[in-house]
Order: sequence, then structure tokens, then C-alpha cells
Amino acid sequence: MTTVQERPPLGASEADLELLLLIRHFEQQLLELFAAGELSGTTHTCLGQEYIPVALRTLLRPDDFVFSNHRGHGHYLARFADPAGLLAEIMGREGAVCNGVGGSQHILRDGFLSTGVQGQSLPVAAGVALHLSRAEAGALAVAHIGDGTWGEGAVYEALNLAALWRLPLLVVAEHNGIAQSTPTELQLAGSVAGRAAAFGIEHARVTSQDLGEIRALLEPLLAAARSGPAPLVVEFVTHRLGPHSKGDDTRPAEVLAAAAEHDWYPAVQDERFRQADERIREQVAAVAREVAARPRSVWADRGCR
Ligand SMILES: Cc1ncc(C[n+]2csc(CCOP(=O)(O)OP(=O)(O)O)c2C)c(N)n1
Repeated sequence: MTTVQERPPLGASEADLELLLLIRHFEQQLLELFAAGELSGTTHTCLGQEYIPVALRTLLRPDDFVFSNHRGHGHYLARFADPAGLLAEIMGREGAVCNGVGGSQHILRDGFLSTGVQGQSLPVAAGVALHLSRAEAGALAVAHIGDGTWGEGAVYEALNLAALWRLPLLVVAEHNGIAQSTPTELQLAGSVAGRAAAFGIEHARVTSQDLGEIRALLEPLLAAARSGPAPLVVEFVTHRLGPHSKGDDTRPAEVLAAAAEHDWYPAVQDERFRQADERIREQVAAVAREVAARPRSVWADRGCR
């Protein structure tokens, strides 16, 4: 069994560590709020996958457009560091990013759009990439999708045009081995790499959770996608620690234990970590108390922030 000491350090700067912990505690707080009956609807946490948007944080530019999916809180927090706005959105309270209309999965803010409809973002992202290639040289449209979403036809229409028209489209595939309750091997023929290759699209596979290693690998690839321009698929081999949404984990105990073995959280337990961990846990709890005390948001046609 891998022990804490044997795990590699994450290569995390102070800002990286704070963001990793912000996302982790935000997600855990959400699950607690649901369990306490404080939230309605549903939510999909990115527990275990936090390091992906954190690694990408320093590689993305302000003029890039990020398309997120149903598991998007980490993507949003890495872009805006705004837990109160996001929680207010999920709780339907004043100060919500989209007046509480979008909830957990549908957020629009300054070059950031999320959707809960699997595959929907890819054609839209390809269209935005086309615009960017004409109007904002060097900017990328970045779309996060899971492994299950490679079963959606819209993905391939988008990849086809992205390759044909040489669009600056970065597809981030968060391959956590399961789509809701279906293991990848039961729903995906071939591989993500093979599918990118079918369109002549560059593909990179990231197995590390070390932020420094990931950035060193991806920096030249993203630079090439920007300057080409050209599409790029980056596949993160990752692990979903929590349920699909709130309490719907169908995986047997040994599979859950194997996923937990890959958690970055126990791998960074030094003094710097422990101090930040406590501080940020309390900070997120304080945000939750403060947001819960706000008046309900009003569904008005005021657009999004
Ligand atoms: C078009 C469409 N079909 C089905 C669903 C229901 N659904 C939501 S998430 C999900 C699984 C997605 O799996 P994956 O792409 O692997 O992402 P993960 O949840 O593992 O992050 C499904 C089937 C949906 N939201 N949209």
C-alpha cells in the first residue's frame, strides 16, 4: 500500500495550496449543507479532481474562455476565487453569480460558461474558438468534459471542425474512470487518445498530480495550440473520490478505497498545509454561515455578473 510519505510532493506554491484547499472545503461544505437539508436540487463535487483546474490556473490567460460542466465548482473557483458568489448561486441567495437561476451547474460570468448537458459545450466552444482565432490571437477556448461525455455525438462534430478549421480549442478530458454509475470500460470503445488521433488532433495524457510536472508538460503544448492555432486534447487520468452527485455512489468498497489511494490531500500533510487547511476550512464555514443568512435572490432579468 502506498503510504503518505512515499507519495510525491505536489509542487504546490502557496497560492496553489490555498486554491486546492478552498475547492476541497467548498465541496465538503456543500455535501454537509445537503445532508443538513439546507440545499435543494443536486450538485456534483470534484473531490479528488481539484488539482486539475489548479494546475491549469497558471497556464490559462484572462482572455481564454472556459467552458465547464456539471462538475464545475473547481473550474469556477480557479477562475474567480469567489466562494461566496458561487455558494449564493447554489443556495439562491443575494449576491448569486446568476441571480440563483443557474444553480450548481449553469453559470455565466466573464468568459466562463458551464452546462449540465453532457457534450453541449463542445460545439459552442468550437464556435468561440473560431471567434477567438479571428479576434483575439493566441486565446484558447477551453472545454472540460468527463470520460462518459465521449459518448455524445456533438463531441465529434466539434472535433471535426476544430481540426479542419485549426481552431484554438483545448479539450480537457477529466478521465475518472466512471460516468455516473457506468465504468468507462463498459461504455468507451478504444481510447480518448485514439479518438483524438482519428481527427489528427494532438493528445497528451497526464497521470501525475504534481502541479509542477503537469505544467512543465503542458506549457509547450498549450503554447503550440495558441500559436498554431490548433486543437489539443489533454486527458487527465484522475479519480472521483465522492459520489456522482450527493449520495449515489454505486462502487464497491474496494474500488472506493483504490480511488482514495490517489487522493492528493493526505500527500501534502506538512506544517504549511496543516495551518492553511484549518484556516481555509473555517473560512469556507464562515462563508456558508454568512451566505445562508442573506435574503433569497430574486429571479429578475438582470443578466449575470
Ligand atoms: C445529454 C445528457 N445526458 C445525460 C445526462 C445525465 N448525466 C449527468 S452527468 C452524467 C455522467 C457524466 O459522466 P462523465 O462525462 O464521465 O463525467 P463525470 O460525472 O465522471 O465527471 C450523466 C449521464 C446529462 N446531464 N446530459
